[in-house]
Amino acid sequence: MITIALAGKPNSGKSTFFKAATLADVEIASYPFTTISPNVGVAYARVKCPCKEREVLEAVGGGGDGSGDGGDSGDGRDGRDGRDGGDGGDNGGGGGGGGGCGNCVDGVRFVPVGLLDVAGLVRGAHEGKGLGNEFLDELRQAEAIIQVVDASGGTDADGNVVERGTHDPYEDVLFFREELTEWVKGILSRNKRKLERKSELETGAGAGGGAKTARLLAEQLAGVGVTEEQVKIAILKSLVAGKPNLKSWDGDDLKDLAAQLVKQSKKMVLAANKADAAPEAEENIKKLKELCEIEGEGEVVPCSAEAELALRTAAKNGFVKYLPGDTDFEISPSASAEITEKQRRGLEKIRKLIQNFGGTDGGTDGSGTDGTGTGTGTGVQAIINRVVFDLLDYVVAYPVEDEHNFSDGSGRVLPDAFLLKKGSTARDLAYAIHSDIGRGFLYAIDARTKRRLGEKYTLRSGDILKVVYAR
Ligand SMILES: Nc1nc2c(ncn2[C@@H]2O[C@H](COP(=O)(O)OP(=O)(O)OP(=O)(O)O)[C@@H](O)[C@H]2O)c(=O)[nH]1
Ligand SMILES: [Mg+2]
Repeated sequence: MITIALAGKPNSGKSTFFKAATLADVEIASYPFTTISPNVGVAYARVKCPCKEREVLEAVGGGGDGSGDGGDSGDGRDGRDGRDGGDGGDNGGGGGGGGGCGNCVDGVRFVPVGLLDVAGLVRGAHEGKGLGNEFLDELRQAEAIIQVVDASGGTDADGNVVERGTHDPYEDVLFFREELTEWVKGILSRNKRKLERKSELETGAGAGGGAKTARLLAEQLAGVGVTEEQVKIAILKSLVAGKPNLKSWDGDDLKDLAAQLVKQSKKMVLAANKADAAPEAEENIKKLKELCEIEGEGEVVPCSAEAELALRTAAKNGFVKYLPGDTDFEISPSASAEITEKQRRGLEKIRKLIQNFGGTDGGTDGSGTDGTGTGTGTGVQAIINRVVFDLLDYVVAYPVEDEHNFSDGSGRVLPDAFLLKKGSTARDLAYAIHSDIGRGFLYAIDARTKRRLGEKYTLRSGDILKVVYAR
């Protein structure tokens, strides 16, 4: 499964975001370092389920009992090279009536992705401040980072509560990058002698050799999630370009290389959190957008983790009709009498907020629409979608065994949704289902058109394919 990490300064709202996205029970508090050991959970990317399309409805009869089965948690089938091409599990639930597949809610489908919430990182962490920076090793498994920033300016550099608007969140963005750089530099420095020796053994004393250096560094940094290709690009863009002999690299060289390595390997979106804290947040978000875009820090998406948590909790308790990513919600008629005036006012405030966050889309899966409408809602779902579909470039594909009924062998319609990297082929999908199916791949059938597709066919998001393979 893809893993995305939440990181940033203490008290910025990482655990609140995590809880809102996963509904896992984690500790949230208004003081720094509430989270010490990482929280690991399952969040979901939101896509438009193909089960409401005409072809599918016609094939499956359109009747549907709408009962849903509550979804399954996936079966953990492995993919090629140990890559988990999506575990096929989705949270399903609901059904939604009117011919739903049982794995979506009213045509909105949620595909699982891993989410990680780590301790807060403070300025000077590489010198041992706060909890230090060793815990960043937890980020190695993450393909992308959601940097959670307190856009209200209500927490200082160390995460202590201060008056709103008195701290500049852009400083936090700069220091976060600085600490990530120091973390990678630390790994390089600690291992420099070992790398030099290895390099000498392989190439003869002093001879160096760019390609080998890149390979040695990539081996050393595999634990940080850096690939050889990324190391090559980082070397070319840094001060060590043209200096193949590792021995000649000084502290500045290492730091510059580390900065480039972070840039190449850690893709980032900025969650401008506590956006509900107007007007301070509004001002800061404007500034963050301008500065981060110029400096290439990553896209800034306004977000209120607290509003999302409130809505999801209310939805879970049956008070409102709301799906993550929606830009509005309905108060359930049955709950209307139970809600206090204070709760109603709170909900109306949230409604205003999420309607105001319009303007940009919520990150689409490339299949035309992901059903998130045109606004970013509370920002939480929009950010996850951005990361999965825009930053990491995944597409979603639906494997079926029966292309006429769009189902698996036991008649479950569109049972699985797999996330695969853009550019993946029909054969890659086969491997993601099961390595035996990948190895035995003969051809695929597009369930919509019934056309045969070869192994090199490039997947398009939303594809429904049957894989035919030799057993
Ligand atoms: N107004 C507002 N407050 C928020 C929001 N998200 C989180 N908070 C508050 O910010 C404080 C810190 O939240 P946490 O989620 O514990 O922050 P954290 O980043 O996990 O903190 P550490 O684990 O200490 O690093 C809590 O008091 C939250 O209620 C938000 O969207 N809006
Ligand atoms: Mg926390």
